[in-house]
Amino acid sequence: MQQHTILLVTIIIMACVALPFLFAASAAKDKGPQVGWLGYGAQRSLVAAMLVVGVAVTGISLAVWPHSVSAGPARQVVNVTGHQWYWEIEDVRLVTGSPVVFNVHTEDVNHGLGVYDADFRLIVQIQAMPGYLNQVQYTFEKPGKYRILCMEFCGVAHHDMTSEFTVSAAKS
Ligand SMILES: [Cu+2]
Repeated sequence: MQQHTILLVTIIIMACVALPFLFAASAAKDKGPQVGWLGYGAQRSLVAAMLVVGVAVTGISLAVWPHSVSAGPARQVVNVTGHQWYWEIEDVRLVTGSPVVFNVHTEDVNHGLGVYDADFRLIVQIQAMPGYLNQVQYTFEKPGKYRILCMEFCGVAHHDMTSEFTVSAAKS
């Protein structure tokens, strides 16, 4: 019922947005090609410049991904499996200061592993996919409780797919 209401509201809003465009398009139909003060040459240069900037920004900002998983002896490994609708987290004592590798897997459909800190800030996330073992690495700096939420809609009880684990302070 709620989904139908949302769909109806969406269609009405889309129609409201589309109407001015349709009006403008029909009003401009009889006037032939309009060249703005920039002219076609300048427009082409502008589009080319935007393309170059867009590709550069995308390339530079994505270059750091994917983060590789380190192979040092100091790392901690925890296996996490997603199920409809709960997380199965291997009972491992995790400590601060050395990398934790999450081996993430699912027994049924796609899930999204999202790890949140005490302030409910998302600090690490990765997809759980059938037939794949996905890895993500994170070094916890603060001891305490961390929460796990599912970040991929996976069915009626998706919102119940929460869990938590504790990270202890490393002995120095
Ligand atoms: Cu889910």
